[in-house]
Amino acid sequence: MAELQAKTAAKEPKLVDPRDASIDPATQEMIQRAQRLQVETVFDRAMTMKPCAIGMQGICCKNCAMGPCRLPLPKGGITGEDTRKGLCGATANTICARNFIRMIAGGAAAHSDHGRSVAEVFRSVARKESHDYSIKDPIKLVDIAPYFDVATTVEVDGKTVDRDIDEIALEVAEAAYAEWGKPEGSIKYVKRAPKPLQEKWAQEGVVPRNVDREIVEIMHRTHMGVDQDYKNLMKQGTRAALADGWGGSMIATDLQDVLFGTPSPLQSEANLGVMKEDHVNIIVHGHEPVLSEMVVAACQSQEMIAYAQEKGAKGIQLSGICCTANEVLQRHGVPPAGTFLQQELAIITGACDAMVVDIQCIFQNLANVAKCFHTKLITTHPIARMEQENVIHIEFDEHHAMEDAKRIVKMAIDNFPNRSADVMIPRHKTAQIAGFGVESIRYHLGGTFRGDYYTLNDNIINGRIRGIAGVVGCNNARTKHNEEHITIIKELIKNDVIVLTTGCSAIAAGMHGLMTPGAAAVHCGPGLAEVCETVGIPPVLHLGSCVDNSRILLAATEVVRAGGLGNDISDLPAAGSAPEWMSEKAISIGHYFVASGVYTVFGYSLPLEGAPVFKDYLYKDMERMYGGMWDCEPDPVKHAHKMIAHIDKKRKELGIDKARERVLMDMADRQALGME
Ligand code: BF8
Repeated sequence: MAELQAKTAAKEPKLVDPRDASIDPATQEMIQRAQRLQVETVFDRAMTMKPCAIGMQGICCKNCAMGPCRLPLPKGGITGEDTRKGLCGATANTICARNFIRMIAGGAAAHSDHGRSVAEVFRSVARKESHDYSIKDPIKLVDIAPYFDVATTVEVDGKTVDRDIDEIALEVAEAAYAEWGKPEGSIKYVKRAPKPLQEKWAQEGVVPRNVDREIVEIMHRTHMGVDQDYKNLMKQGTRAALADGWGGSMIATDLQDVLFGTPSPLQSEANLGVMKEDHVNIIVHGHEPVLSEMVVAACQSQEMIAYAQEKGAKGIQLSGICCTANEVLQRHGVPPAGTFLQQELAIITGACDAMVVDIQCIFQNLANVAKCFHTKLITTHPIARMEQENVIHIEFDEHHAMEDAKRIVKMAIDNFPNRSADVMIPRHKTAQIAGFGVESIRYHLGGTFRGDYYTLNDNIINGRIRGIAGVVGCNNARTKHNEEHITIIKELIKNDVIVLTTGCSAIAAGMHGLMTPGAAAVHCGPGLAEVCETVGIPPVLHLGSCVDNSRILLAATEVVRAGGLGNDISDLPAAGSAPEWMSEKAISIGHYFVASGVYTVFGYSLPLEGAPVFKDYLYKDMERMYGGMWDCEPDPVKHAHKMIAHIDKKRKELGIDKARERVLMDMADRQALGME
């Protein structure tokens, strides 16, 4: 009996100390409230359940029923020949590579299927079958049409005239949609990359053919008994990752911009404090903006506002979580209520009248949390439903998009009088400027007379800006919420590295006050501060959601094109980072950055430690093939300095390291040299 009691006691859930879980005071307050109300959250679950050490090292194979085969590293590491093998003889390298590229397949599938849904809606709009959407950015449509081999002009009576925009839309829609499954050729957007990069891909045999094929082929090659060479497996991983970055994701971004508008800088706020006690609070969460665009419009309609007032609310406060938040932020200024790890906490405020979810990064535990409050949890996508009975499913259909959106908003309003618990909304929220992109960087850091991106390149060459970093990706309950993102970003901007950010990293940067022009004077080195203050931009630029990492690829391509910094992305003083990654999408993104020439550092841990030879292939050999390579560094300060060291290496190779030394000489240095 005593033994049984001891065992039961051992299973008692452990509670996290909120100060160890997050650096954000709003998050800490809400974790405390959850614990007081005995509502379980991911932060406490991470205390109770520890990750599997063998899985973390990437050396568990469960691809057939003779396994799972686990190949732990021998104590003391591998000294002689590595004799570890699974039942079929699969080596640690094979198993680790299979697992790694299956993560790429998962991530590429998620991004690309999102892109396919957008392409379907776009096609339906172009065919005039969906009437609630229209083409908001015809200029962007004309810009992208040539990549799909769609003509934008026509000869009439010997004169060149513009083609009808609806005709262009229809042809672009059909051609874009074909990118997922065309029988021949290669992904059309590959030709947007710098020429030398295209040549590297051709030489390595990794030019993606179509999106679906590359993902399917990963599943085939990693089936029991197929591809047993880690290099050949990784080749397919590269092809699928490129099909994501330069295919599915890039098409998703472009068609979303055409349909919903290309973002331009706008002001908003971030964090749980954006929710309002006296308003109906609706939170959109997930990734696809096709429904949330309509929810924004419905919330702004007089009809819905009047209805909310009838029910006793002062109005409707819409906010977002995860990348749906980034989508509606960058186009409408709708404030994000939080990152991935704050989704349960938004309900625990007691003020969330409806949480509307679509796809990806949605905790199944939201249903259990919603049960403790009055919140209506509404799933909307046919491929993402929940088994719990309290979840309402309203399937979104683009053919009656506004009707669906109004039904959802009305349900939230009707729920406003049902709030059951005391409301506690943390007061914390921060002002931010979001909505940057390839086009707005051109506007702010470009030059009217001397070519695109001229000012940016000039300031990199003269050393005021030391380099460019992309800091992106998730939160992970195994690390302290937002700490790595913020420490790394602050360290980079302190050292004059401008930061482009997306996904939950972007939300984190907004929450912690790094996305205002004023942040430059507080946090930046003198060179970057001067540039930001002169052109009026924040030192950390919000480029959107995770599919919008394609914007970073294209911004890097623009920098190459503007000249003076080499011929390829791999020549640039630039580096990438995913400090708190957790999702398979992050692995796909990481790899398309590496294969596009970017040194890419992940935080936390990568599932490669159990196969040192395969790990070296990713960390070292990749550089020879593509110019970019993987790395992992959990310590955020060291992480940032590895990126800075790479940036400095590239500056030296470009012969611009001396320019920076000159810029950073202060008055005393100059006087010492007799220059002042
Ligand atoms: O796609 S950053 S936690 S929300 S996976 Fe998910 Fe990661 Fe956030 Fe956006 Ni991206």
